[in-house]
This record gives sequence, structure tokens and C-alpha cells, in this order.
Amino acid sequence: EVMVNKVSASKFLSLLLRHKPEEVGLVLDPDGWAEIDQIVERTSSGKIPLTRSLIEELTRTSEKQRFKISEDGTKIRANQGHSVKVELGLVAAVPPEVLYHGTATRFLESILAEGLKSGNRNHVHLSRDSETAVRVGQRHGKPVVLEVLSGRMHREGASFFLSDNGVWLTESVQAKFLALL
Ligand code: HQG
Repeated sequence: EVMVNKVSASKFLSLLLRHKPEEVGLVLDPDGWAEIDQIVERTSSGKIPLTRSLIEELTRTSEKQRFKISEDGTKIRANQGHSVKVELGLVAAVPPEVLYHGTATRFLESILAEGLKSGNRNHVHLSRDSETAVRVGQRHGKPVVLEVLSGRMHREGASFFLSDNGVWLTESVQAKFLALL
């Protein structure tokens, strides 16, 4: 049996479900779901074989609840973070007055000049609390947290969505709605 590192396996599953299903010839349906059997089959001879039990374990133990398995147990999708076009059925919601965005200090100048852009992803990702935002920022380098005036943005017409795993999403954030924490 191949020993698989759980973090690498989770990242590989995220890659397939969010960014590059074609890497193993996987097909996502328009709602972002993939057949678990197909993932198992297509990864079985690769570096990181994703077995059904491993996929179920990664889904169960993901502290950020990155994945969701369908009720009948046949399909899986990522709750958010996609760069491929998917229809997640996100429902617009009224955001709290303030949300947070964690980033790296080296991006600050550009962000304060042009606002937050979604880049490769479909949305800008915002956190409910600054602690979570610090962790998100740490992935990129020395972390810094920005306050987002989400209440004002919403009143001025911006849409916000809350993903199944509690991440707030919006299309972009203009610089005038940002403040350094
Ligand atoms: C930055 C993780 C320069 C932005 C997290 C971020 C999240 C700009 C980076 C999810 C910019 C994009 C997403 C501008 C934005 N100029 N830099 N105008 N606008 N940026 O990874 O938000 O662990 O695509 O600040 O928890 O870091 O993968 O986005 O630093 O929910 O499940 O461009 O990924 O979840 O980086 O993270 P990312 P993110 P997972």
C-alpha cells in the first residue's frame, strides 16, 4: 500500500476540484461535482492515489470543511476557492458590518492602490474574524489584515455570498472600502 501524506493529498484533491480537473482527465459537472469513482480510477496509478476511504477521511477531517460529499455518497465538490467556472448555487446574504482580508505585506501597496481583485479565483475571499484572516495571510508571507467595510459596500449595491464552509465571497473590493487594521 502506498503511504500518502494527508496534507499533500488534500491539496491534490483541492487542485482537482477547484483548479485543474483536467490534470487527471476528471470532469466536473456545471455545479462543480465530480464522481468519486472517477477520481479514484483516474488517480490510482499516479503519485497520489486518492482512494474512496482517503477521500472520505479528508472530507471528514478538513478543519476548514473544504469539501462536501453528496447525500448519496457518489459525488464530491469543493465548497469554495474555485478558479474553474462552477455554479455553486451561492445565495446572496447580508454581510456583517465589517469583514477581514488576510494578505501578505508585499501586496499591500498594490491592494491599497487598486483594491482587492479576485485574480485567478472566482471571488475575493473574506473572513469573519481577524484571527482567521491572519492565517489566510500567512500562506503568502508576512501577514497583514485589512478591514473591509462590507456593510457599506452592501448598502451601496455589492453582492456578498456565504459559502457552505463559512467563507464570505464578493466580486471585488474597491480601495475606498479598505482600512488597515
Ligand atoms: C492578493 C484559502 C495585489 C490577495 C483561504 C491574496 C481562502 C492582491 C492573493 C482562500 C490584489 C490571492 C483564498 C491586488 C488581491 N494587488 N495582490 N490588487 N488583490 N491580492 O490564494 O484570499 O486553504 O487566491 O490579498 O482560506 O489568500 O485553499 O486568495 O493574498 O479562503 O482552502 O492576491 O484560500 O483556503 O491569493 O485565499 P489567493 P486568498 P484553502
